Order: sequence, then structure tokens, then C-alpha cells
Amino acid sequence: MSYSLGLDCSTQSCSGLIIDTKKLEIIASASINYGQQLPSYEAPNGFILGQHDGEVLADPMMWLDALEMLLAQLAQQADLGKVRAISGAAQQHASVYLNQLWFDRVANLNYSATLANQLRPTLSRQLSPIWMDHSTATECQEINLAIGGPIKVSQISGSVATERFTGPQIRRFAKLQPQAYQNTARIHLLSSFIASILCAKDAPIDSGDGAGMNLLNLTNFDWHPELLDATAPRLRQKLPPVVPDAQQIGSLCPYFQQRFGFAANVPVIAFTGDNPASLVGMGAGQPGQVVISLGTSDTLFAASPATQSPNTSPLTDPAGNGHVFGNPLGGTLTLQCFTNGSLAREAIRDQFNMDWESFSLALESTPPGNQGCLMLPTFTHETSPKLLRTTPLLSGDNNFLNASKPSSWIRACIEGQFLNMRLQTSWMNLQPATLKLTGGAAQNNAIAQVAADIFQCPTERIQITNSVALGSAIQAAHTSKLAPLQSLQISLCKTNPHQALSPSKLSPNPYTELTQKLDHLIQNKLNL
Ligand code: XUL
Repeated sequence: MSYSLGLDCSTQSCSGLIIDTKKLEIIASASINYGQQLPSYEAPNGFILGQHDGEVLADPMMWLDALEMLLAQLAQQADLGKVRAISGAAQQHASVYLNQLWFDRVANLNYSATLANQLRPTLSRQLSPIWMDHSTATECQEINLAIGGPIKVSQISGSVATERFTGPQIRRFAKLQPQAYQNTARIHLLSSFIASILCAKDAPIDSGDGAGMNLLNLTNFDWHPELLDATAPRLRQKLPPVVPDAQQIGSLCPYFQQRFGFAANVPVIAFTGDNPASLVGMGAGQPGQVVISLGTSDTLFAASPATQSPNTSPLTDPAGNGHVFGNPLGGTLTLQCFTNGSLAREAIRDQFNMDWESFSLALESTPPGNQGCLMLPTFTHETSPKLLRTTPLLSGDNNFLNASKPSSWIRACIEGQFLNMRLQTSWMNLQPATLKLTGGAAQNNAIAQVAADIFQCPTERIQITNSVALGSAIQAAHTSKLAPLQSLQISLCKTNPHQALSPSKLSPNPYTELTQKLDHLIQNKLNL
């Protein structure tokens, strides 16, 4: 019997899942909600707001307390002595600042005290900025300027200088608290911080999470000297090394054997960010599968085509809106967010006083292409493309512009979302063989059919909900050679067989012309 454990240290909770690598099934899973189960941290949703505008922070000791509670719960469900590999992932961009004491303390953890009690004195900054922090607009401008503009930063690191990314966060800390920055001997991402504690030594940062820092050179997966200099003084010596993909970085330390009953010498595989882990957990870690997550905002992500030879720079978004991260299975992945997701779908539904059933019927009653009527549903400021608007962009006849036919607006909203997604991600050069939809709105057949038609691609609906922890467990099992990647993916990354859709045969395809129309509409607004 051999088990693999995957961890997911996310924004609101810390979850874990164990797979039996022989039976290829999930045998245990648990989750600790920070707000509910650790109320003393006074972070009901896993974060607290800072004193200054845009600051969003969390106490790193809350993450450690949650990890211990989680392992205790998992130990009640499964014999942790049978775990033969561990990996994990964390919310991206969160950073932990440690003083000189860290190196010795993490190497000598004493099982008679909690992790938080032993490691609290190693913090050189008491609270960690997390991905929701948007206090670093000035620092982003400074970094972009020093390097030669946002697009140059994106070509090197995969993203333009971005407020939530760790480099700009480090720069702000160094500027506002120079003494505390000077006392910082090590800066970890949350992912590499947890990995370090599991193996009782300073762990490397992986390229999946490391690319969310605006510090990594994606051509060679190493820290970029000019980006380091543009960010903060003596930064290189404060960062751990980088590993290009998921590989063993150490073995589980005695602390966890003694407290939770793990065996000796369990391999720990490099931790990564939640998005890269989720790609693996959804069975989309290899090129050809494109994942679209339809949530509050919509996200499209995919493993990059493997056409690039080593040491060539990956494709990056010339418009500066998309992101490139390392792929734990090797190479890179691309990701793009669209702010107007469910928000826009709900705004249209509410505008016409409908429920989801009548919304779907209206969508199904209208033809693909919507007789040329088009909408980009920008009900709130959009990131892809960057448009500061609160009303939709429209193109069509007067009846359409006056919203006199609800069904036409509903189709225009959904078509506009997927047409825009395809247009804005054309830089990724994807040739999807399968589209995998996930998130609340993915369950809606009428919406999923529009996605299949616009991408002209067979479309599946993902069944699993905890793809981050699952991806980590799969990664650990595969890297430790407990089971082949393909068998793990076939058995565990399930899609609903009854919800598979084929694209409609469209001849001529109305979306070719509509895409051009949408592009013009957007270009006109961007140039204003
Ligand atoms: C990605 C991002 C979020 C976090 C939190 O850039 O900021 O998806 O990883 O889950």
C-alpha cells in the first residue's frame, strides 16, 4: 500500500487529500477553514486589511496552525505511515519574511511544541502580503521604468509588473520598513515556506510559483539580475534557489513523524502555486487541453505548446494582460483573467428579471452569431483588454442597442465573453483538442455549448472540486515513481461523461466575422 499526499494552502482554508497510488482512488480528504477554525487570528475570510489603502495581509502562523490541524484530521481518516510522497501548492504571490534565526530553527524543530510557537520568533515581518494586496502601483511603475517599460518586464518574467506580484511587494516593504528589510535573511513564497518546514531545511522556489514574482527570467528559470536590482537592495542573497519543475527537494523531517505518524524518509516534492497545481489536477498539464474556469471572474489557462526549445524565451502577451508561469510538468503555462465573468452574466439576468432557466432558454432560442449583434459585457473595469468601463460595449441595429429583445442581449453577453477570451488569448498560440470547463456557470449546458461553438472544440465539464490538492498529490506520486502520470490522470482527473459536448457545425462560421468586429470595437475604445 502506498499513499500520496497533496496539500493546498489557499486563501480561506488549508486542504489536503490522500490518494492510494495502487487503487488510483482518493481515500481521504479534509479542510481547515481559517476563519471558522482559527478565530483567534481575526481573519474571517483568511486575510486582514492593512492600515494603508490596498493592503491585504495574513498572519503566516495561522497557515502553520491550520497545517497541523489538517494533518491531525487526515491522520484520523488514513494511516499516514503509508504516505510515500508529499507535495503541495499555495495561493500564489503570498510572501513570508524571515530573519537569521530561521535557518537554525527550521532545521531543529522540536515535536513537543507547535510549529507556530517555534517559528514565530523567526519572522522579520509579522504579517504577509497576499495576492489580494493592491498597494504597490507606485512600485510597479518604478520597476517598469527601471527595466524599460512594462512589456520588457513581461518579456523577461512572463507578466508586466503587477501589484499583487511578490517583487513589487518586496520593493514596497524595503522602502517603507528599511530596517525590517535589512533584518530579513530569507524571503519565501508561502509554497516554499511550507515545503521548507516539511523538510526542515530552506526549500527552493519552483518555477510555477516563482514566475508570480516579477523576478524570474523565464528563459533560464533563474533570478534575473536587473529585475532583482530594480526591486530591492541585496535581494539575491535573500531568495532561495529556483527549481525548474517538480522534483524531490528533501525528505519529511522527524517533527512530522513524531506528531502525525508519518514514516521516515518520505520524499517531499517541490511545492508550487495553486494555479499550476490545478492545471495538473484537472488533467490539463500537457499541451492540447485548455481549461476555462467560469467564476466571479473568468480565467483561461493551458500548458504552453511544447514547440519551444530550451533557452528560448516563452511567448508572452504583447498587450501585457496575460501571464506566463512555469508548468510543474515542465515548460510553461499561460493564464489570463477576465474580470467580467459571473458578474456580467448576473447583471444581464437581473436586468431582464430572469432566473437561470429562462436565461438558458433565451440563449438556446437564438442562433449562433446572434445575427451580427455583438456585446463586450464590461459591467466593471476589465483586465483583458484593459478597459475602464461600467457599461457594455455594443454593436448592432437600433433594436439591439435599445435592449428591446432580452434573448439577443443574453446571447450577445455569452458570445462576447467567449469571443473576447479567444481573441485576447490568441498570443498563446493554443490548438485545443479539448476544452475543459469548470466553475459554477460551466454546469449550464447552453453556456457550455456557446464555448464549444466559438472555440470549435469538443468540450468537457470537470467533475472534481479540489483540483489543487489533487494536482499536488498526482505530482508527488508521479515524481516519486509510485504510479505513471497517465494512469493517475485517467483515474483521478474526472470529467462528467454525460456532459460532453460537440461543437455545432457552422458553415459559414459567423464567429470569424464577429471576432474581427469585436477586435475593431475594442481597438477603437483603447485608442480613445
Ligand atoms: C493568480 C492569483 C490567484 C491566486 C489565489 O495570479 O493571484 O489565482 O493564486 O488563488
